[in-house]
Amino acid sequence: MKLFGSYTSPFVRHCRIALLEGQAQGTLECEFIETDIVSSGKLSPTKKVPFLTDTLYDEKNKAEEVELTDSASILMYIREQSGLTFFSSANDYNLFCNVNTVLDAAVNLFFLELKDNILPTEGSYLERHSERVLSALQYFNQQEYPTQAPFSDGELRLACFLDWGLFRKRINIDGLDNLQALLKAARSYDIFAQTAPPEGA
Ligand SMILES: N[C@@H](CCC(=O)N[C@@H](CS)C(=O)NCC(=O)O)C(=O)O
Repeated sequence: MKLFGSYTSPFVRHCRIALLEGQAQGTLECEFIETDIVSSGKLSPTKKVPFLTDTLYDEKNKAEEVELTDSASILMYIREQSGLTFFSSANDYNLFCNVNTVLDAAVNLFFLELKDNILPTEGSYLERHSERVLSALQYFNQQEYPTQAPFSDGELRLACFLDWGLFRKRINIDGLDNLQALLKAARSYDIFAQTAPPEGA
């Protein structure tokens, strides 16, 4: 199995966490291939990371190539290969989907500013993206989360988003006590800590 991605992407981080959790369960071999925006532009149809390739063999030793180009399908595959459940409730899947929505908005705002110097104040739809991030943070803060591992995939996705948002200075969670508590709990989970974006990246 080969996972292509960056060490800073929150989408890739969640997949790396699932890989480490799978490896803790048994033998799950995977090579991580660091991939920049130029390579993902050539190698993925959506021009994004992560993407994954693998070769599966059936009982007659016939090979089947696996090519996955979204973190959600990659996570499903890694969880299946590890013998673990991907989602066990619609509520947790809803959390995962909602975090994806705001993560997409926040990542878009980040790249627009970084690459084109376009600020959220420069368009009403960009402002809506900013508002979406703010209102979703309030919404995510309405519930309590576990104080230690194991975390569900919805919770891991949220923790990856929060850590990325703080790392890139895209969000502020002062006063959002349930989110602060989740992040504190996730950061004290060794597998989450091992996959943190490198300082200065
Ligand atoms: N829906 C995708 C989103 C992945 C994504 O947005 N990746 C970002 C990095 S955090 C990316 O590769 N962006 C490059 C670009 O937008 O060109 C997934 O879940 O895998």
